[in-house]
Amino acid sequence: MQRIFSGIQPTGVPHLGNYLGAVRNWVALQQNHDCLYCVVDLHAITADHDHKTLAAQTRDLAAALIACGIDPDRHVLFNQSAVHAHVRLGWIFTCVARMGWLNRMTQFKDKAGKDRENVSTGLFTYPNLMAADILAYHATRVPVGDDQRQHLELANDIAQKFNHDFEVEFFPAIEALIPPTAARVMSLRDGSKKMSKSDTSDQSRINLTDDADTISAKIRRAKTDPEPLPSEVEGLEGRPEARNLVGIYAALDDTDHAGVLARFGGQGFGTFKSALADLLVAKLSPIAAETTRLLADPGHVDAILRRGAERAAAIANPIVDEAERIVGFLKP
Ligand code: AQP
Repeated sequence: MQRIFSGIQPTGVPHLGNYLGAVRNWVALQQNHDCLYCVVDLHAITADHDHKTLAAQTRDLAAALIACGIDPDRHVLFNQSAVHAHVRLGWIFTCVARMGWLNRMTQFKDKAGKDRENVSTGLFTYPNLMAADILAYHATRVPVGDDQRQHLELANDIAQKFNHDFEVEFFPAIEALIPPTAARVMSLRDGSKKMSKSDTSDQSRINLTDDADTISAKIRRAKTDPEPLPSEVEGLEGRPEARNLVGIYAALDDTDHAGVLARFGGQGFGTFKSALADLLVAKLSPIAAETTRLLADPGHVDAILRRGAERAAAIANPIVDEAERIVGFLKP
């Protein structure tokens, strides 16, 4: 069976974008892959973070993933800082990757914005650690949202350069698995920005912990335009907010944009938004309820993560030991 690796940052409450872009796919892939899913707390400290809440956010996110359907018995769920192989390989990759490659990363440019001189160096080298996260397990398939496509291309470049420089065929090629609909869920307030945990406006996103009333209110207030929905997909051109809501409906209803427009085309946003809110509540409420149930026993969630980290380390340590030998380290 092919090995899957993917991660999510404990930088806040997971949202609909994380779910439709990544986590829902993670759940489905458990059927026929060996999966490792990681709460990437090392990545979370590349931006300003609250050291008083990071541990709790890591646990909360793990509970939300289990509530979404991640099975920590059949697969491996753990937090990144508990497995040191990530940092060991991350350093090697930081020495393999080239400045020019990292300079091209659009996510760094977006996140650093105008404050480039003041962001942490960790934010700049983040994609090296992400490559290590995956390749420490020799994982070959990585389910992510569309925003991570460029980072995975970089991971392949790093793996190839490592193999070439040290004359080995050690690291495999990685394939990105990006969902066909809702690969990039956009903010409910601005159709040109991706939905994000760190957006200062809570109205911009649907959190997986939002209750039914909150979800309905956020969808009712979601930005749209005055025109009715088009009947054809081409009619969504230049209407990013309409496209986003139609994409969300399509992903939740397992159809495509055309399927949604066949049903709602020609109608105003009132009817469509109300149907979308109902669909969201039906899909997300059980996740919120299960997350709350799991978090009533935090020790149980911590034990799941501890066991996951032991199993992850057992896979990664021999691979990273070998990578260190290939690089030339003395391993007495
Ligand atoms: N808006 C999105 N649409 C589709 N997929 C998304 N993902 C994130 N946002 C969207 C996917 O979710 C997975 C986990 O992402 P992450 O938490 O590790 O980091 P991120 O991409 O930086 O997500 P956020 O919410 O924007 O977090 P912050 O605000 O902390 O930076 C990834 O597979 C990602 O593609």
